[in-house]
Amino acid sequence: MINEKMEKAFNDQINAELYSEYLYLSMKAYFETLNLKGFVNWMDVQVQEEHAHAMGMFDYVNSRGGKVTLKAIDAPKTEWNSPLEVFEDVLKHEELVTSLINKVADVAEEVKDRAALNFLNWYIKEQVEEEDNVGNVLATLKLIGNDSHGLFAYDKELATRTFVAPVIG
Ligand code: OFO
Repeated sequence: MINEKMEKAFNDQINAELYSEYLYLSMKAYFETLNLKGFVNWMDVQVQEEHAHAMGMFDYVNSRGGKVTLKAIDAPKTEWNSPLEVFEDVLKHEELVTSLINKVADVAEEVKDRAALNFLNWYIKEQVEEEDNVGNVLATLKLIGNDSHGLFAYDKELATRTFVAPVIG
């Protein structure tokens, strides 16, 4: 049976993951307005990943005899001035999520829930990958600058990203 404090930490993180899904969906909508279909695809994969992250925790809380309690999801930002500005926000957001996951792991340590800590290790590793991926996109966008041909070519590259359902835990 899951500790009450641990259950609350997971429920808060489920909300944060669903907010991430919503934020990336909003970014996807922005890229649709620019007709940058590769960026749309990149965001679509990100949306699916965030949904999987939320559901991984949803299923875990249930498997430990806890109860998932859903809360309202905050409205995401809806306007950006450039793809670069979007990815600056993505990196900031992923850094925030990393700190939130670390806090959930802190709770697991505090209540001595080794099983939860073991489960959370997957998320800790995933955040390293997420920040790395986003950092790479951001670096490329900085190199491209105002070169619309470069942006067009990069859009084609981002169109190749595919969603692979993660095996969590
Ligand atoms: Fe769930 O990893 Fe991004 O936010």
